[in-house]
Amino acid sequence: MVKNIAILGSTGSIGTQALEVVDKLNGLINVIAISGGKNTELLIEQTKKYKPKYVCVQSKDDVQILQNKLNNTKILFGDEGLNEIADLAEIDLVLVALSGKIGLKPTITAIKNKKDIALANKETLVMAGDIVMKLAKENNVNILPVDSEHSAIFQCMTNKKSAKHLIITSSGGPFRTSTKEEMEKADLTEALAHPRWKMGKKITVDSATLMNKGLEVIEAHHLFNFKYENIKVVVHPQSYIHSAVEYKDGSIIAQIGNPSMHIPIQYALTYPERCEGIETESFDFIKAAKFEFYNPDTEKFPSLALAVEAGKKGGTYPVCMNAANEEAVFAFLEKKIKFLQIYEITKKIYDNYKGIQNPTLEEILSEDEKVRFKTKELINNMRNL
Ligand code: MN3
Repeated sequence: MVKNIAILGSTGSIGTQALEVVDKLNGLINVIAISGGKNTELLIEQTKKYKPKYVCVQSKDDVQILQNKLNNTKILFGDEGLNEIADLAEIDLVLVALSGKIGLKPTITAIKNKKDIALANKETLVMAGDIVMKLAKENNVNILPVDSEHSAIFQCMTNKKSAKHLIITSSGGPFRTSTKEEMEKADLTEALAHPRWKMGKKITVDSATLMNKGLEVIEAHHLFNFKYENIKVVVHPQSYIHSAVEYKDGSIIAQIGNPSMHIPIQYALTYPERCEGIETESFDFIKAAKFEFYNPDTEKFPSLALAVEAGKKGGTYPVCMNAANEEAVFAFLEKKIKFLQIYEITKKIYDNYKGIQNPTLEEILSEDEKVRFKTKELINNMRNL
């Protein structure tokens, strides 16, 4: 059966890999709409190849440029454009591969319109997990995780009521074996040198602090409705086991394979089917030889513990933690602060924050704004000292 999809964020790391999956699936997936940010050249190239009916750009200024080059395509822009796509009757599934809170509103619109969601956007569940999961349940919509860990758990969750623990694996990031002194001096190139996965810059820095793993714990809590106490993080440097579920009888079901984002993306797009994939080489246990496991070092990587603490507190506490961290990561990417200051700044903002329980979507978005403003202010004051 052919599925009609929209890809929000088609020019990013997940979006471009999703289109590679679409190529491989040979007409099984029909791309009806795509959206991108400022990379209009790639958007034009993708439109010529995949012939979507709708293309959404970030800025109104780019609309005319694209319209002149793409006659038979409707060009939309901004948040409204994304929302319009999420509203289209002919779409079965929306792949949300946007990064940041911009993914939140179109995801909610798509859920309300009873479209399945292939979710690659972290903020959706970290910021508004309670609201989004409740809506998905009410509208009988599948939230299909694209992140490798959550896709693994989703695939291993064969009997929800007998599941005891979720086991989320982590590669440990580029600083797994580094000392604190080495991390103190770490520059951008080192932080961006992820040993296993090729991803966008923000998430790669989050993987170096292990904040990414903390965000994934929060997402898992919402996606699978599991208590934080029953979610474990295990460092597994080879990244062959993408995550696992432990059952009451002592059995553990794990999802194993070579680390490739194509696999979880394809599973989300073709669910519940499994099709011939891009990665055709079989996993070689003999070549892999070694599966190592360690406890995460939360003293060296305090961001992981901070994220879990914020998740447990609930309400808008994860919103604050996420916004402060993201602004600090942006400052690090702009070489305004040092690597270890990402945590220090996030922690300082978080410790001085008073959150709201059971927030509305509007409250979530306004708290996010407030925290970002405060974090930028703190970073600027530090720099002026
Ligand atoms: Mn992941």
